[in-house]
Amino acid sequence: MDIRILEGVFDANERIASENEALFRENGVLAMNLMASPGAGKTSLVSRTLEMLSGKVSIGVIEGDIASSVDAEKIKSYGVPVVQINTGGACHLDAAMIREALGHLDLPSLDLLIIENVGNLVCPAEFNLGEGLRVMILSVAEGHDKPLKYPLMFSQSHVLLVNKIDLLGMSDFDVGTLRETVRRMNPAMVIFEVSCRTGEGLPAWAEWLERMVRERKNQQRM
Ligand SMILES: Nc1nc2c(ncn2[C@@H]2O[C@H](COP(=O)(O)OP(=O)(O)OP(=O)(O)O)[C@@H](O)[C@H]2O)c(=O)[nH]1
Ligand SMILES: [Mg+2]
Ligand SMILES: [Zn+2]
Repeated sequence: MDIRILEGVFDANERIASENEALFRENGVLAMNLMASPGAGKTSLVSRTLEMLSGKVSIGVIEGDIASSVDAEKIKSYGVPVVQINTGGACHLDAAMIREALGHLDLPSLDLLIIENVGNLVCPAEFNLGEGLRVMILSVAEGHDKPLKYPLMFSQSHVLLVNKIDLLGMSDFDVGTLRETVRRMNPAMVIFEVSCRTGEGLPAWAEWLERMVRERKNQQRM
């Protein structure tokens, strides 16, 4: 197979991602690409974040899944605008899918757009969606060696949420080792230790995110 075909896919994605990015900027929307393995707690984090920022930040959600609208149904119950993307087999979202979903959202009315990517620790990191913020989750049950095995995701994300810390005592997961490995790969990574079950650590995350949203709004005004 000709390798140029592959380059073509990524070039086209970058072009559409820049268009998405411009749209987010013009509308003062912080777009957050949320990535993690299946079951790490993406939808749980979206739900918790909606609860904590309700009344303070206007939030829209795009739910990316290979199939079903299970997650979108959960998010809809919070009364926020939700668009479901079914990738029809693809294991990641791409910029064109986001562009299409944006047609179903009223961007000027939003401050924050949360995009839950398909559960996958590999290729979502390869496809720029035009987001301003890349957030990843690693849950305690997955093990602290994952940065070494999935380096792209860990080196490209701005924020790492270590989720399910309520399970720390039931596993050999070592937060210190994880932090050390991540620091070496991505010194700028902002790390929060949280539990979407107990709520521990989540207020710090919500405050930080709200600050990022305000900064984006201020940039738009300048
Ligand atoms: N113990 C514990 N369980 C959690 C926590 N966060 C999420 N869970 C559970 O983990 C399971 C998966 O959570 P989801 O939020 O659906 O994970 P997801 O990443 O959205 O999964 P996919 O969309 O399928 O990739 C659910 O049963 C949650 O209740 C946590 O902090 N602690
Ligand atoms: Mg989910
Ligand atoms: Zn993929």
